[in-house]
Amino acid sequence: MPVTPAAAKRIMDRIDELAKISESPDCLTRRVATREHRMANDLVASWMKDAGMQVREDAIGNVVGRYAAAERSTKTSSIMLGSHLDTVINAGRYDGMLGVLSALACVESLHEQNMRLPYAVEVVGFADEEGVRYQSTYLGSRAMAGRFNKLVLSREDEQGITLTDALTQFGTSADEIDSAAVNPDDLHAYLELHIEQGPVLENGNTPVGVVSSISGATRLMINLTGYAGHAGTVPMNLRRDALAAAAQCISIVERNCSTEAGLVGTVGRINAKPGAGNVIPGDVQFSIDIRAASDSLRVERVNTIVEEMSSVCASRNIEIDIENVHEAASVNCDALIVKHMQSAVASMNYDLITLPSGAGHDAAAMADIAPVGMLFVRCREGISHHPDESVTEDDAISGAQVLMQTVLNLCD
Ligand code: HGY
Ligand code: MN
Ligand code: MN
Repeated sequence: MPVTPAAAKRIMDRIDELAKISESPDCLTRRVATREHRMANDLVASWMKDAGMQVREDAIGNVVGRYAAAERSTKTSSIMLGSHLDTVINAGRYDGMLGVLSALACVESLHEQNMRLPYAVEVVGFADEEGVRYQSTYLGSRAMAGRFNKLVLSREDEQGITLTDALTQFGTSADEIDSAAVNPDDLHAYLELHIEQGPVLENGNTPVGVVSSISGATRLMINLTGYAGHAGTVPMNLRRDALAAAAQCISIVERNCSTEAGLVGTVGRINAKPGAGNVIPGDVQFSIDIRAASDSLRVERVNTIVEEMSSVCASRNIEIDIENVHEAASVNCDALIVKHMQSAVASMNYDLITLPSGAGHDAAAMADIAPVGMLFVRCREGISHHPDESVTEDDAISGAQVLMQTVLNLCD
């Protein structure tokens, strides 16, 4: 029972429709609890309803469609498919959205052929996987998994708006966050289709891959406090230059994360104050993102980096404050689901590649309450988190077909 041509065609059309919903006229950016998040949710909800689904939106802003099981079915749990609807800044249009729309295409195909499965099928568009607005990723899926960190509610965005206030403006309430949690007994499996965001499938010349595991991650926010001063009059040896200290810290991250394959470290954000060219920066804030397939290696390397940064700052008479804003352990995908996905790939006569994910995904959070599986779809040159991110229509359709076949395999 394939994904119908009509449903498959809609995937790419809808990718383009969602890509028009952006906070910026110049690039694609859509963060949690913004006006654009509301517009995207409402559009996806309308598509879900057209596919015969009952639609709900939970307290963190996840939109969830439910396609009921066959009437005589005795199964009480559902198969949930989905990914996220938020984006990074200046994003590509497939990261997250391809997973939600491929899942929707599967349900549309069932609906168009008037088919019902033994399990209800749910499609979720998570509210915030990237963590751009509040520096903490998986907000949507962690709320659904009942693992939401409430400390994030008081965190402010760049306009000084707390997540609590943003949720109120969005039409929900931070007080209701606990109600977003789904009972693990209600979930048979969570399956996520996502672009690979890497070059392995393209090099392997195959459109769809099966994910074996999702790397763990640590995200830190570092604040360095020195002393602002006149760029022309303060001798170099008397300075407490927070940006020069940050530069040394960034080199520490790069050096310590360049030693083993699969270990990566990134400083993606930095903000130096007061930000005038003729003033020695007194305050600097920057982010650190460390990933590795091995949790012990990641934790050990984070500790080394923290120690080395602390001693650099001590030698420069700079105060260092370190906040751990996100911690996620590596997650193995469920062995049975991996098998179902591998046989779905084989049934399409595609070469099989099973690979780990260096990127984080909502499936990592959903693994706390359900067996999870992930499919990767080939993307050009592995480019992602960039407007040049691209997927061919054929590969998008192949991904949806394998996802559909996996759902059917799970029902056997
Ligand atoms: O950062 C990540 O790995 C994902 O794109 N949020
Ligand atoms: Mn992403
Ligand atoms: Mn993503």
